[in-house]
Amino acid sequence: MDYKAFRLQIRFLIPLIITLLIAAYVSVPILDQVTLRWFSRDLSSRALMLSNALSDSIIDSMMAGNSSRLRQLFDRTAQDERLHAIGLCNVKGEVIETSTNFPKSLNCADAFNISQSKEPHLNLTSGMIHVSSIKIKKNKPYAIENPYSPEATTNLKLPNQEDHTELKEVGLIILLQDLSFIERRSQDTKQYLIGLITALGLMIAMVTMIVAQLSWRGWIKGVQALFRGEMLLNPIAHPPELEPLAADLRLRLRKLEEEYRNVVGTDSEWTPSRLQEFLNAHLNGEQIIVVSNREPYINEHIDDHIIIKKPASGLVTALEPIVRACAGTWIAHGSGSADKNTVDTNDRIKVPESAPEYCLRRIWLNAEEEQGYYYGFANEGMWPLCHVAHVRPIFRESDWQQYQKINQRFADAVIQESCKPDPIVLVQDYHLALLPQMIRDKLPKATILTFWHIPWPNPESFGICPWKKEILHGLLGSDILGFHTKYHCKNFIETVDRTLEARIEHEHSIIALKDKETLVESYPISIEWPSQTEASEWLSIPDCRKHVFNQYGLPEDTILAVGVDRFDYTKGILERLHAISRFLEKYPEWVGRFVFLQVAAPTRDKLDEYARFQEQIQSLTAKINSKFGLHSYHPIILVAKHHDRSEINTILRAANVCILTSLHDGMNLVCKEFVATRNDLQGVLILSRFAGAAREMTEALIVNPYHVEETADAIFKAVNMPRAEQHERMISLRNTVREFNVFRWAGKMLTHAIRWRLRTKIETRLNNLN
Ligand code: ADQ
Repeated sequence: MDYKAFRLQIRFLIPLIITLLIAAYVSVPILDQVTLRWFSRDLSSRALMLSNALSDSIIDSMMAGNSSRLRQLFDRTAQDERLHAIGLCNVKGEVIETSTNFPKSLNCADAFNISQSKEPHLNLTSGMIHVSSIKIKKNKPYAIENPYSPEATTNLKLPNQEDHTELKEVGLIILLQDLSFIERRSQDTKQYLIGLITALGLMIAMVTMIVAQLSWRGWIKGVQALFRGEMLLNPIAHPPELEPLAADLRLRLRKLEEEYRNVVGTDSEWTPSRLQEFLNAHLNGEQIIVVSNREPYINEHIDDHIIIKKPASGLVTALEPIVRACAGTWIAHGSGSADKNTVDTNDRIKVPESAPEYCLRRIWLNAEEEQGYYYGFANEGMWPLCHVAHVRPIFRESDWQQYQKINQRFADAVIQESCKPDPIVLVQDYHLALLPQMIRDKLPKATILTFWHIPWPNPESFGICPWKKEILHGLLGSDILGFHTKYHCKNFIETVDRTLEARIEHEHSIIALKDKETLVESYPISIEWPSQTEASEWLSIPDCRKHVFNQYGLPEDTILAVGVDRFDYTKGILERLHAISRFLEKYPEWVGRFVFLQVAAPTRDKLDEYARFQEQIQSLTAKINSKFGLHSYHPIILVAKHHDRSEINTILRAANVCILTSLHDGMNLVCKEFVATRNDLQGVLILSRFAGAAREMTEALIVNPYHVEETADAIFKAVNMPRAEQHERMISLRNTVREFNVFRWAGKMLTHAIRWRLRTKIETRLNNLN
């Protein structure tokens, strides 16, 4: 039990117990009096009944002057358990006859007076007695010759009783009834009452303690979560009673952020020029080489001319600004049909072709190599291995052979491209896991930073890879190994711990394998924050809406939700469609008004898994459209094609809601792009909790994509969200993305690389001195 909660409960319980005691103390005497009055009333009516029953016999005995019969009658009647004694007075107020135990000291006038009082009780040594007096009347006058004679009746005058001289009256019966049984009952009642109040008190106390414990824990958790920023930022999970507190905290945080920004000024923001200055200041002309499978520009033959395409890739989106900023070299697979036609004799091309800023070196793969290295090992093996999306990884020996061969080809290209023995090499992603060690073997002085763009699974999941040791050895050729989140770093370190004989310094996140150290760090990737000039060239929001609405024939009042992804099973598109279907089913008022536009760039469609997945999406889309479609209205629009940057931008700006429900995602850049495009401070982001971005984008509506109901409700909340709330959330999201942009990501990694380089140089010199 929580001690603090217990103390609070005690503070509540003590006044409660005192109140109950006072209630008992006050209520028992009141109850006593009330019951006594009730019983008294009962006894009075009982006395009336008794005297009615006796009056004829009494009058007869009086008429006959038979006092012994009267006494016998009284004694017999007084045998009743509750009747203490009985007496008869004449109209003069004199006692005529009594039962044996009638108190000698009690005369007729006193008995009459007591019986007429509010509390007709008399205390005798035997206990309390109830006194009643009932007149006996005759219907017509009698000629009475005995001691009860009628001549006396003219003189009878009982105290306070004007009408006792009437001829009809012949006497007064005094009935004394035992009240001790009332006392006994009253005692019993008191005991019941005290018992009841005690039991009630205990029950209330117990219920209070349980409720207080539970709600205290809930409150404490709630408030702690608020301060950690979780609930503050995920209002779906808010207990409603914490909402005012959350709102206050949000406001306060916003003000603090503003104050912080004012104090630190633009220094805290990383821009291309700041990265450039940083590189100039720290790199002394060191060469930067980026290596990735995906190239940033693809040349394709279309009809009889060549076009340039920018691939739909988060990796490219993130890295391009950096290579531009430091005029480096990018080595990548030349996958376009016209790529070979556009390179020089060294397989190089200056890009972007319109205004060249850096050099792209292309690597060639034949179909068999691409199948084994790219489709086979990387995308049928490593991709499902690292993503928890319930797709079984496939490992083939032949794919592994190709993977090793192509990694070596990339390594050779790095060596060819390096002008110095110690370049800074940025290796990208799961296609090139063996590359770091291959480069290290040839360029031991190189500073190698490897960034893993996808999640790293837990050791058990990774353990199924037949070449797990080789992959880990390959990666540990890096000086710095980066993941999006701390959780992925932790998974990697644990995997090494279980798989290799390596020394691990947990507190510094360093793994040492045969004297070669690797720093494992988290670097959450981001996007380039659009400059004011760039933003000023965008279509206005109404124009974006007009453009998209015209393109898809949507009525003006449509609420538009969008999803933008590569057509990949990890992106949760299927789950998203199920949630939309549920939303329309649960909230039918939105049928006809809500449209979801899914823009999906085809990807890896040579693989069965991807082809199957795309068919599934198409057939589910058709099913939902036929279920909810009306005339020209289709709730889902699926556009399975690659769009250029400005089209994506227009779609994101036209949307009311952006839904991203990845089943597992290293980061997810689309959510950051959505926020960056919304300089109107409107639009709602629904984001999967399994995307790395969910840790930063906490003002989004965070959902579990497997929970259809929750996602459907989040859509409902999004379409109903007031503009002021959208504004508040969007400001916060934009502040996060602007501040933690891709230049900061690169800056942080490169800062670590530069420190690492310095450290290595000093260590080498020290070793040489020894
Ligand atoms: P991806 O899996 O490719 O990236 P993501 O981060 O969402 O995923 O980036 C996709 C990029 O492609 C975005 O820039 C988006 O705008 C673009 N895109 C999507 N659909 C498009 C379309 N139809 N047409 C044109 N462009 C489209 C991997 C990891 C992610 C990680 C990134 C960066 O899987 O988790 O965020 O690398 O590290």
